[in-house]
Amino acid sequence: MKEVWKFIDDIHEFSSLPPADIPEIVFWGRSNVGKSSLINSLTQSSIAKTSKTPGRTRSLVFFQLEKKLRIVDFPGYGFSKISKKIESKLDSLIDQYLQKRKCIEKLFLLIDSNLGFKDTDKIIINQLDVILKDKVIIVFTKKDRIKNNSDKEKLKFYNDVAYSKFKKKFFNTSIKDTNDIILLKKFMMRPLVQKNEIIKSK
Ligand SMILES: Nc1nc2c(ncn2[C@@H]2O[C@H](COP(=O)(O)OP(=O)(O)OP(=O)(O)O)[C@@H](O)[C@H]2O)c(=O)[nH]1
Ligand SMILES: [Mg+2]
Repeated sequence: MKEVWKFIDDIHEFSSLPPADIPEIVFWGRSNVGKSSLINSLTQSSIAKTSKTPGRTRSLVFFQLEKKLRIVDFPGYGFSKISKKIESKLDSLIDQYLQKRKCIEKLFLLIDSNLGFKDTDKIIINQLDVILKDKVIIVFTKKDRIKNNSDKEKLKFYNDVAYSKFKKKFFNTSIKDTNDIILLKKFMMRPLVQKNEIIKSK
């Protein structure tokens, strides 16, 4: 049976968050890296709004699969065209969410396969390491744009940085590659499968 993911809420204030009673998978990364597109591929839907221009998502957007799992689409960073006031409000909301939210199951930190790690990415990964530790997974996006050997080598290097320097599990993905999406989806859904197994073995 096809899973039905639904839009739940679009949050601008920490006090308006849905109850922390369901595991949440967070998608974060630079503006335009492909967070909302990847969410649509993983949920086989078009629930998340995507755009060719950076800065599309400007709140914490929650999607839910029954009473089982939530996805949180974060606003991207590194986009300078929003006002300082909105930016600092968003920063504070993100900061509070990451520090206080008890139900974060995983955080997928997206990195463009062609661009690799920028300074902001590195700072954020190091900060996340303190708060979320092994819950942080690096997902390289837009792999289909890699055309030549030099780009392939660069991606290998970025993969090595993810694994050796940041000690993170990583996935190389393109929304155009069904196998990549299936693999990441399996990983994303693992907590639910494990839960069922526990119930079955009782
Ligand atoms: N070729 C290719 N393009 C992609 C892929 N994933 C996303 N894109 C494109 O990248 C652009 C940005 O995608 P979004 O999903 O809106 O990016 P975002 O990270 O949610 O952006 P913000 O909400 O602005 O932070 C869109 O034009 C997408 O079509 C991919 O795997 N391959
Ligand atoms: Mg987005």
